[in-house]
Amino acid sequence: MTVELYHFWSSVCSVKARMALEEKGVAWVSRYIDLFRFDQMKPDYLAINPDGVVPTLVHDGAPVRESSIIIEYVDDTFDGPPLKPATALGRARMREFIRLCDDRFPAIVLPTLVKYIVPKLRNRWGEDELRRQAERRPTAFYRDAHARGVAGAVDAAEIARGEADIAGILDRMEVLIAETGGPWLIGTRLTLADIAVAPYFFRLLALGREGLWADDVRPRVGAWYRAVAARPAFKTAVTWPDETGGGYEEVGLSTRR
Ligand SMILES: N[C@@H](CCC(=O)N[C@@H](CS)C(=O)NCC(=O)O)C(=O)O
Repeated sequence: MTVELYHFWSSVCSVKARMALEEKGVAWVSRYIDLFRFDQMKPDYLAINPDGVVPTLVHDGAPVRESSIIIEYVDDTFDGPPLKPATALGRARMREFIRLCDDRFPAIVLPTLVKYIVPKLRNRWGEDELRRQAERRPTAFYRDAHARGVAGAVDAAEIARGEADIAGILDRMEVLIAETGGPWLIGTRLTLADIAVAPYFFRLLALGREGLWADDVRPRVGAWYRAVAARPAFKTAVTWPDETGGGYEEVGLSTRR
């Protein structure tokens, strides 16, 4: 049996996949896709992920795409602690929440591009090359996001609208933990809902948004984050090194201040 993960160190969706694999205790082989060198648009990778995004899990030669589908596949396929609630209602709540994250968290892409990714790539490749690479992106979402990031065509009001949507996800977390009794989103056991959202907290930290889960703002989410951050699987997933050099400090994504 071979389990390969095509991933990138600082990609939130890659962290989701790595965390699920670590929580289940699955041995996996790293296939590194360097987004800062545009590996995601090479023909070999597009053959397994036509959207040119990471992660992709390849299990015995069969590719599985989309991070939320990958984490469920990992739970369904491998031994290890179950990562889904025992009841149908619990699983429905879990999937509702994962859907919410998939729908709304892409709003974090623009502030990340503007603050970290575009400055780093511009420094390495120059403006013209970045524009050329933006046009090569296979999906309109990333074509547009990168083109606008490079052109500086992102206004504060748009970022603020996205941030309000993201704050709404944390409101939902506060309610879920209260309803289910916590300490995890769907009750007493860590589930795919926790794994689907935890990596975004690392990114929110890097963007200086930790006030969103301050104890006087969303106390249950604050306690939840401390519990998640203490898990070895989260630590391993979130500190995966840049296999080509560089790292969290270099792009300013470190949460150390
Ligand atoms: N819906 C996809 C989204 C994956 C995604 O957007 N990945 C980002 C990194 S977090 C990426 O590969 N971006 C490629 C690019 O910027 O060109 C999933 O959940 O797997």
